[in-house]
Amino acid sequence: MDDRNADVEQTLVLIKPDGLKRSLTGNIIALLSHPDNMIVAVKLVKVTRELAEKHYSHLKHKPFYEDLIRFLLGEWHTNRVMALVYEGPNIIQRIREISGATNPEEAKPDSIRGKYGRIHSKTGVYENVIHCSANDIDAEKEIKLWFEPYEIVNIRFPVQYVVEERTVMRWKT
Ligand code: DAT
Ligand code: MG
Repeated sequence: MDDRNADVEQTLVLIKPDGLKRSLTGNIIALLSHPDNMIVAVKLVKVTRELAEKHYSHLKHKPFYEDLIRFLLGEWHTNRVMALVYEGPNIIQRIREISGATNPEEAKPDSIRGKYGRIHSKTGVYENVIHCSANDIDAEKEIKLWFEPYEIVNIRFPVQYVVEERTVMRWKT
């Protein structure tokens, strides 16, 4: 990847609880695979309500908000998501296109949501298996919400060094 290219961006991808529960992780990553789409961070996250609410804070006023939070918390599937950061030229828009429209019924049949998404019959929430940042402002905000700088192999946003004393879990010796 040529870092001097001004079009190089990073975007946040989440494989949502329905994607993990239905063993779609490999299929989704395969559809995102391309020499220009580089994974620069990946981890499994047990989602907390605080994290879910921060992630979807812009939808707080929507009637489906509470069900959406419960969905991301894994109420109907599993309480974890796979979080990834992808990097590449114009990657935010390109991954949006590969993912497809928000409503799985409106998503193109060859998109990720068109192939694997469905609508939860009880709540009407879109179980659309993937989240991807919508624009560069959201991408920066979301990457910083889900990842610490040291978890990303290619850091593109400014960092600071902070000395702090805290207890961390280590393997027992
Ligand atoms: P996107 O995920 O395509 O960026 P969004 O940010 O508008 O879409 O909404 C976030 C999620 O909320 C979306 O992936 C699925 C759910 N959602 C959005 N609109 C909905 C609706 N009208 N009914 C049910 N769920 C909806
Ligand atoms: Mg969105």
